Amino acid sequence: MLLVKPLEPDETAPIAQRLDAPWMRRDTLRKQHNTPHPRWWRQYRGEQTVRKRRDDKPVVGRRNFLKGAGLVGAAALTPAAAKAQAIAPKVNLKAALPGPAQLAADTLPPTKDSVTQSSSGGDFMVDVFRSLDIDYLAMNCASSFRGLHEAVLNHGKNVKPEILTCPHEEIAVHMGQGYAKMEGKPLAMICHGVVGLQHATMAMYNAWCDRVPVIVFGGNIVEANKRAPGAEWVHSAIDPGAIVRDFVKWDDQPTSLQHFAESFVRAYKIAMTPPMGPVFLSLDAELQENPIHEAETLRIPKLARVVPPQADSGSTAELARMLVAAESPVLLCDRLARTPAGMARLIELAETLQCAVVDNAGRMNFPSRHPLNQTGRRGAVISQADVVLAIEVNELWGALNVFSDRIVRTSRPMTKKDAKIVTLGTRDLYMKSNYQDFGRYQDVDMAIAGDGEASLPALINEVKRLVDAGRKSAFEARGKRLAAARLAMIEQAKADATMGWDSSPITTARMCAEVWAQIKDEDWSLVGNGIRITWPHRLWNFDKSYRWNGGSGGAGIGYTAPASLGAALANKRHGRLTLNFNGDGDLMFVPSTLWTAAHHRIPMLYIVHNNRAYHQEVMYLQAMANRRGRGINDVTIGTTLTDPNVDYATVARGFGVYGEGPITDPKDLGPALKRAIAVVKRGEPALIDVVTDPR
Ligand SMILES: Cc1ncc(C[n+]2csc(CCOP(=O)(O)OP(=O)(O)O)c2C)c(N)n1
Ligand SMILES: [Mg+2]
Repeated sequence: MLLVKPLEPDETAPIAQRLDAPWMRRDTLRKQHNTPHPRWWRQYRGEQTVRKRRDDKPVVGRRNFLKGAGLVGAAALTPAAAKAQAIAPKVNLKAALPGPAQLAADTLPPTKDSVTQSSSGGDFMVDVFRSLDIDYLAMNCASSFRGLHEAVLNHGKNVKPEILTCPHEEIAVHMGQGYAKMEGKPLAMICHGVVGLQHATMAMYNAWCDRVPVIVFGGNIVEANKRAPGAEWVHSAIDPGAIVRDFVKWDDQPTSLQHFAESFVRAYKIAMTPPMGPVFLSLDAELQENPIHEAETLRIPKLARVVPPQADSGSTAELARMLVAAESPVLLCDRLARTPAGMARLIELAETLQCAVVDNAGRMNFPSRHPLNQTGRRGAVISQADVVLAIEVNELWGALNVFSDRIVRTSRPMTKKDAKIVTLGTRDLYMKSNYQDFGRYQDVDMAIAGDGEASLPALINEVKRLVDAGRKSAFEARGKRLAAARLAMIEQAKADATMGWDSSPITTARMCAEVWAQIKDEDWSLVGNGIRITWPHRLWNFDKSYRWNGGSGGAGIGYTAPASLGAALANKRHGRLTLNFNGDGDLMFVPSTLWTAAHHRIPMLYIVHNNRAYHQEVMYLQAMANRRGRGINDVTIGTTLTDPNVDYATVARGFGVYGEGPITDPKDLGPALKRAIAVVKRGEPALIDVVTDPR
């Protein structure tokens, strides 16, 4: 009779390699205590829980295999039979099985495994990460990428990439979004196939709308016959990228290590080519876990230097002529500055023309205190403009029209009928159909395709070439008028800010003024701003490229807390004081971001703008109730965060972050900020909960 034993020694050996030393140690103990291996019990119960590697030939010696088979029966099993046995152990083993003692002695793998896997796909993947100089891998851990995770730790020693532990996938992607905008290069995140990716999606959508590169990986088990019952089935998909394909620039599911290397380098290049955006790669678990076979032929492809597209010379010359001839040109910008050079170039163009700049602040485009910054007078300057040059403006129609939905949805153009409108940017070079982030169609006179920042030097040269003495003096007069109008605007902003100065809850103007008093002599960086807080841009001095990094892109709430942390991570190495104003509603989505801040010791000051509400929605509801004449008494239902009030300082402390508040008296704010800033300067995160007046 052929005795069938649970597993051949050589069948268990590769598994031992996967589980590595801890498994071996447990095994030794088991041997000493004469207890059977858990896998024996699983097989005894007829369960199949182990994926058999498809390509373990290099490490499983036929000699060992035959030796193991010979232990249990007269006829040795053929490899094919052994394979079938391992895959479908449906035999009733009760009668035939040797006792635990015999198993321990005869069938367990040797304590010293002679066939330890000497290479792994995951190691090669880590080498590709290195080649792309990717500093961080943000993740919420999962078995579908255990092969890569282990390789990052043991092959890569957790350096380039270093793992960032995130309690939610949305945190990981948003950290990448904030980081890339500050550092100018992407980090990578990896999530559990299917379910982790489902959590990651909204943040990927924000990154897509914000045109920010984030490299997203998801684990998957491609071959159905390799999946364990249960989680590995419900977490696998034939096309995992389908859920994000409408808002990534590119995605792929490599089927070999060479394919992985080429797709990773390709994904990096695509993500970094303006218009930038997130990319997604599905990683087969087997590819990560199994040994490398094609070692001699594997190669890491070369990453090309990405050169952004520039506007063509003819249209640049035509645009320069229009700008120089115009009486009241306006430079309207949004996501212009990709690098610090962007701001310097816009300043040069604006100063050459002495014209108005309106900054939608999707990036740090233009100094807030520059005399030509007319953002606070956008209505006035756009309505008087004869030429509007919109550079990397995302939603142009929204910027050039007045829209109201307070009674019924109405709109009117801000621009003069005969104003010439020119766009310069990468917006039209790449877009998708389903999600409507492109906004309403705007009539324009010329749409120049080219990266704004890269196209500016040629435009500046053309403009300079055309400016004669007559135009120069006209420009100077214009510049003086604009500077004077701006000064009046500043005085108005200062007067507005004093309204309700001493009131409690604290006004957002007072809060911003108190913060400014504490940070103005530091090397500060504001990396997130609650909805409608315009005070910093009206009153603070944004004068360097890292003072600000734009908004969420997709207006998906839950962005500010983690994206700010990603920016703080980038700022850490530059020693900058990072801070944000974090809406309470935003923080409630992913408060566990604070744990990541504490765990990775990322210095960052969270100032919670705590109006105890989703206040934007309160206002929408008030408008709706007013329109119907039904009173606004109940509009707090479903829109407020009271009963109980959230104590964010305690929440922060629970996550290991320094916390103070709730602060309700404006006089307490300055001293509290001082203490919190001292903590941040020590290299740790801190949070101040400021109870704010919603206005
Ligand atoms: C994921 C998501 N859910 C809901 C909304 C709708 N929404 C827009 S603003 C807002 C309120 C955000 O609250 P908070 O951050 O406290 O800002 P506040 O309006 O109170 O200033 C909500 C819920 C959204 N934009 N995104
Ligand atoms: Mg709020």
